[in-house]
Amino acid sequence: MKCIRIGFIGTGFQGRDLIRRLAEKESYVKVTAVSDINRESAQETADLYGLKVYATGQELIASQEVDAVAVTSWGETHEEYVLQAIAHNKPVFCEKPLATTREGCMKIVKAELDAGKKYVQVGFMRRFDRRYQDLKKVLDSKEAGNILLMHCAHRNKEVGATYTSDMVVTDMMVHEIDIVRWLTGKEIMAVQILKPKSSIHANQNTNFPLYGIFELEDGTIVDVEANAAAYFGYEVTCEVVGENAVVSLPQMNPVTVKAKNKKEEFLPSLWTERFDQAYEDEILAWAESLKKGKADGPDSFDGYMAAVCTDACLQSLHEGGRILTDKMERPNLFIK
Ligand code: NAD
Ligand code: ISE
Repeated sequence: MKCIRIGFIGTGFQGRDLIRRLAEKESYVKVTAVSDINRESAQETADLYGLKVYATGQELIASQEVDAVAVTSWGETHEEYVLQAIAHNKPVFCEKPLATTREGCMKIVKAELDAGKKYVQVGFMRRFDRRYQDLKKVLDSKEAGNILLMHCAHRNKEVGATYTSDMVVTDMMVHEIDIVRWLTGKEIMAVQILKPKSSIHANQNTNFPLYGIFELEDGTIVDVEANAAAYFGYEVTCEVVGENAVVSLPQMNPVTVKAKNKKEEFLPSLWTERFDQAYEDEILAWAESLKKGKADGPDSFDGYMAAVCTDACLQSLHEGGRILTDKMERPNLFIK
């Protein structure tokens, strides 16, 4: 079988991590090309793995030597690259967000509808996390009965000085938006964002944490604490209250140390430790989908719905109050 050649656009933190994961596997897919506006970063990555550097993302996408594209550059650049990859009939993995506006996401959905083919997998890696998958299995078994409530927390130990309250929504809460839709199979119909008093660890002029309330189409209520400056470590929790049972997302490997009248448990510092296995399975699933010639996993409709919900959350954050999300029916092309 002919090897499938992948080009990565964006060789920062996330791009390099995913390139490494693919490079470590002997497989029918091979990363062969990179591009980054930071030429030095692209060259460093290329030197590590023997890749060809393209001066621009556009050239990489158009190249006859690239069969599939991974977009891991900054969020604002995703829309253009994804649309271009579709126009060149090339499958594309796109980190979240699919685009920074719902209109941008809709352009991508429409491009796929016009082509009559799905091209895109969006980087909502939590769907590949085995702990979330186990939680979903229990929920799907109906052992817990109908879901009534979900309590979620997403806590970053710390973030950079330029991190804003808006980013708590678009960079952090967006993961809860996607995972809640995936776990329940229900759309989010209304959102409200509350601003608790801000932590002393928050950046200037920001509200860390934010508290979100999502109403699902079947009446389930979800609350989400998203804290960019939790200080103690990185943690993601999810407790689902059903009619018959309460089901909780398992935590990290529970190595505990009992000493000096205290019991201590390991907590990660970063999402990369917590979701290591999920990133691996996510990118290998994309590689597998290239072989099958059929995009699987979170798709551009999921990217679009995430943008609809983050827009509504941002409106609530800035204007206050409960915001309806005007749900759209999933087009047939995106029904699995
Ligand atoms: P980063 O800043 O480390 O890397 C981004 C790279 O993109 C930089 O090297 C930058 O020079 C490059 N770039 C910017 N504009 C470009 C352009 N027009 N063309 C080519 N390259 C360009 O950022 P990161 O942390 O790697 O994040 C990248 C993306 O991955 C973001 O969309 C982010 O939201 C996403 N991300 C997702 C997860 C996850 O858990 N799914 C985790 C981290 C980051
Ligand atoms: C980061 O950008 C991610 O996407 C991680 O998955 C998330 O857990 C973290 O909070 C974000 O900052």
